[in-house]
Amino acid sequence: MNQPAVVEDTNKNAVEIEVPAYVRHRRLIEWVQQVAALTKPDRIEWCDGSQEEYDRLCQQMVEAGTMKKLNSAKRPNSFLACSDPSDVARVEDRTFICSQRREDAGPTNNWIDPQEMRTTLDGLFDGCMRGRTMYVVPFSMGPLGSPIAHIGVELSDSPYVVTNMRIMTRMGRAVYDVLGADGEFVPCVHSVGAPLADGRKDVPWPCNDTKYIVHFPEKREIWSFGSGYGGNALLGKKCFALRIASTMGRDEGWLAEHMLILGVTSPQGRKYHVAAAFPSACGKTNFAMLIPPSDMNGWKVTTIGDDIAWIKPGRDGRLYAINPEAGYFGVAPGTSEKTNFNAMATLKENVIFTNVALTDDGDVWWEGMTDTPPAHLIDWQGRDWTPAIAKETGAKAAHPNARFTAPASQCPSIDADWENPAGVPIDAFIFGGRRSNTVPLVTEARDWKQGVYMAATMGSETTAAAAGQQGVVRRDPFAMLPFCGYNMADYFGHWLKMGERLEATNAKAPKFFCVNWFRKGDDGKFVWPGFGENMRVLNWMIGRIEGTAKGEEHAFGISPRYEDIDWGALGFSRERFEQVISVNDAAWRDELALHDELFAKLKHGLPEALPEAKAGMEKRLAA
Ligand code: SAT
Ligand code: MN
Repeated sequence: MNQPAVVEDTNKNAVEIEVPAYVRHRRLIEWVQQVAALTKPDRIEWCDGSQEEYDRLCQQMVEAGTMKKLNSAKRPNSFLACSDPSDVARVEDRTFICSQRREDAGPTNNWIDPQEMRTTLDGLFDGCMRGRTMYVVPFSMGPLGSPIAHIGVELSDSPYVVTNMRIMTRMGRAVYDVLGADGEFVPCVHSVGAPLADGRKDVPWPCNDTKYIVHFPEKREIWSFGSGYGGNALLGKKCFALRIASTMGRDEGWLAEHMLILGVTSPQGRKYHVAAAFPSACGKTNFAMLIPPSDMNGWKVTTIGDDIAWIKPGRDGRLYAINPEAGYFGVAPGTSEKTNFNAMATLKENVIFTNVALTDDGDVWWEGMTDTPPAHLIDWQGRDWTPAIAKETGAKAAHPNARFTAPASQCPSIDADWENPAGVPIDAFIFGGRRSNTVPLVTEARDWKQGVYMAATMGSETTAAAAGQQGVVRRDPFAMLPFCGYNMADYFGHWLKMGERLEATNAKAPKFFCVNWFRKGDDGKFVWPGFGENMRVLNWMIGRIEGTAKGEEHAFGISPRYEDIDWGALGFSRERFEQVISVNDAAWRDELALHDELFAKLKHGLPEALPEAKAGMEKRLAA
């Protein structure tokens, strides 16, 4: 450490900080000084991303009671962190887009005047890191130095954030080499909001009941206060890679989307790439790591990303996607060798688990991991748990939004091109929600505009990934409702413009499909088996792309008939297929009325093309 630098803090006290010689970026150093002067940490630590640093921070968290080290024989180099029960999911009602003009945030985002928000944040952050260390965490979203990648620096008082960011992003010293003396970076400030004044003792999971997740889109700046969990705190993920990046994409002509990216190779060796948008906790990770059923083992699915896609036009005009992340922050409950073999293999070592249960032999367990639960566990809140207790009280061993943080490189199905800086060419977009009724298993849109309509009007039953009521249908356009950093109506317009641009350059445009794996029968059970069997739907889509598969036109697009799907060994009856593919006219009239509600909400700036597409559907429905 050398290069001492001095800055005046807001109270005119000089703050001197030590800066490593390899950090040569004046503006970055000044910003760190300013934030330190405001938040008043006891120490500043410049993270280099090394294994030594990671191990040391984990050890420190074990000593603080934040984490437990798991049995190394069973789960090498892995840890379990359990959060405060009040801090378990993203807080959408505390998430703000503070653009200069309210209209730019739009009616689906919480907006507060940026000046007013700055005043609030100045108050909240004043002294909020007292007694703690402020970590300086440099990270790249996307392969280091890739022309599609962007850099961020997160200042955080949470070692849990540092270690998770090391798995989820390319984090560490090499980022400074790319940044140089004056490179662009997105400043991200995070505090758990729990200062330790006058030697006050720490708690295992510090956080604050007051939470603010704040974005300044014009300044490309993020401030997060009060939470240590997931998307609230790992600011490279939803805050940067979606909310800020979607704004950058609008301004620069590209797309930042809540999409997995997968490669699918046919038995003939032809490879396609698909990007698919599903809301949080609707199976993106499972779909990205799909293993085809045994009768389709000539097919191969490879994983590029499981949550976020940055999509830019390439030189040939086609759309190319990269995964800006380097790890998976996936939902643990429901993940098993049967539902997602590849995820389970990814989780063998070097994993941080959050809010799952601890077994008596020092390993982890969650609902759905095995058919028979262990006889005894310590649940995510540190209480004794047995199957009998669960039966009596309904207590869950793992929180429904419990997560694993695991390096993408450990995934057996990882695609050879997952770090290709040029990205992979996209052949299809898939949009899907969690709908127990109404929406068919799969529908192809007739063209780009109808595809945008389908994606824009997507609905989904809410899950535990966000705080609030669960299981209610809400419109979740493009699965971006909580993640679009600007006006949703303008976002639709941006998508339409991207389509026009493809058309103008005569570039091969991706097809649009809408899927629903979640239709339920009268018995309340899922009719479609899902998981690996989704390969049959993917097969039909590839057939549509190649021009070989047939389908049937209906009011909303084109869906397969029973005979258009390769059923192989599944033995799925025509009758059950009817249950998942049928379009009920009455249900669809109600559904279209809900689309009206969305359009009414977004009426300012709503592109004409969308009500036009709707009118076309209504006409077909009436015919
Ligand atoms: O907590 S996260 O926002 O990272 C997970 C999710 O909601 O998809
Ligand atoms: Mn997500």
